[in-house]
Amino acid sequence: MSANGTSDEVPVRGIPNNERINRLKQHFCQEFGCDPLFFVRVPGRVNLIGEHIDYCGYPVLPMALEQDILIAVAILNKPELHVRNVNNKYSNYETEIKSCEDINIKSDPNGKPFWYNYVLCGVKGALEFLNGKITNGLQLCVDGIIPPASGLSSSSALVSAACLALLYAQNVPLSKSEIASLCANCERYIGTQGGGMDQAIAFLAEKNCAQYITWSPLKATPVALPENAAFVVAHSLAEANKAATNDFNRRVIECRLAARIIATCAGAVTDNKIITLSQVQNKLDKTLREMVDLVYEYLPKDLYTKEEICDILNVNEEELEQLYLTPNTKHLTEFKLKQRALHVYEEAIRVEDFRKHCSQTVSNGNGVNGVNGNNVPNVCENGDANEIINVLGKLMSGSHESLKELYECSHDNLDRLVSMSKEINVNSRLTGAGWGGCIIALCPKEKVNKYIDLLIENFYVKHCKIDKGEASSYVFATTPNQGAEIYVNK
Ligand code: ADP
Ligand code: NG1
Ligand code: MG
Repeated sequence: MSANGTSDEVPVRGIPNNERINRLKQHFCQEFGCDPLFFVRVPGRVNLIGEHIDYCGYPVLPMALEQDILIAVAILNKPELHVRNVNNKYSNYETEIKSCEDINIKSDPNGKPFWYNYVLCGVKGALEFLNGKITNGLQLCVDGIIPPASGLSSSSALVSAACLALLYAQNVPLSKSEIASLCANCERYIGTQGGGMDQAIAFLAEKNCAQYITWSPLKATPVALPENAAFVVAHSLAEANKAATNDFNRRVIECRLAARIIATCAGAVTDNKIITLSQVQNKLDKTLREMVDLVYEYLPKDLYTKEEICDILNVNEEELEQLYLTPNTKHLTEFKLKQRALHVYEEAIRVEDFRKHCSQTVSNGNGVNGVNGNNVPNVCENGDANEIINVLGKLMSGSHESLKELYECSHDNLDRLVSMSKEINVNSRLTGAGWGGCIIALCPKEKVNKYIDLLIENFYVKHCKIDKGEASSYVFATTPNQGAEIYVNK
């Protein structure tokens, strides 16, 4: 984060003079009786392909949205946190932040996190980074326009914005990748064991290109999207808070157990540490397709009991729980390992294919999707633009099918949106964690308006019985946006 805006640090810009900023400023003033000192803005994201594989160590391909979390911030001269939200359905919250240990992140009696827990995750992460040493605190007022619990990463934008606010207030210089990794770690305080895709794209996104994100070390490589391609996001009208159930963590630990068993059966483990499906692949020095074969060989059953897994791994139940399970998955007794591992390896193949085909986009000599100067690995001659959209679309369709059948994280409304789209030859998939939320569809630019109209009519109006005006707020075309920024009076 530097005022001179080196490309490695979160850019610091002047405060834009627009209606949203002015409204937020006004709200802040009413709440706290003073002006904010600076603003932080962190975007949501849509993942084009590579779902539920970041936490297995595989690359993903998201882009940032225009929709974001914007927070107005002032500094307090005591170590306290005062949090407000422009939306009055989100309650006020105040606490001391003298030390990390003070920050106790507890959910409501039904196990659903309070909204401000996401703010606390970010603040706790920043405090840990600062070794718990601060003498002042923060007043925050949040204005979020990312549809929440919808797979567009509102949670990570909120966590990341809170973390960024505290670090900037404390004058901490951090690179975009450092803060992205910090935020990926601290969002886990909410209870889910996510991979890091959301925080990575939140900070490393660039306008006009998607990013191919790789791990250890974290790196984002810009990917040019076909010039004639449009991406449309459509909400299923079902929300799913990922930290309120154990659906998400169940998938994470099923992948862990699958990885552990493959490694054990192949004679490739020497200790009890958690190993990811990609680490197993590296250890065995196999291709992704060979890993698919190994899944069938070493994980032939549709269902594994806890006892069976203990036998294979030669541990008792207590050790299994302690080594590999999370607090909210300890009580589970049956696990689907073959299906989850197959999804992960095959989805990782689809990501590589998707990226390869993006790099074959037709060049018109002017660059692709306005990415001139963005150092995008380009572009081979004479590709057939619509054919490429077709191939990319098929990969997205394959991803959805796999998420529905093997990963079991779809929802009837998502499946309905995907099949309605297919009826007019538009390929799509659920995006984000699933169990509700949004689809992302790929269609030729000239077809976008017709496609959106069709979804409004057939899905929102006819099937969900909402009126046309409201319906149009649930479906929108989007292009890649930039990552997090700080606004300050210059
Ligand atoms: P997502 O797919 O959007 O990341 P999550 O289940 O991970 O979904 O997180 C959604 C939760 O984040 C919401 O239930 C809410 O607690 C919090 N959240 C998101 N946006 C806002 C906002 N603008 N204001 C307050 N809380 C928000
Ligand atoms: P969403 O749907 O945005 O909460 C989650 C994870 C990602 C990734 C996707 C599935 C977090 C913070 N985010 O995203 O890391 O695993 O699901 O691809 O846990
Ligand atoms: Mg989330």
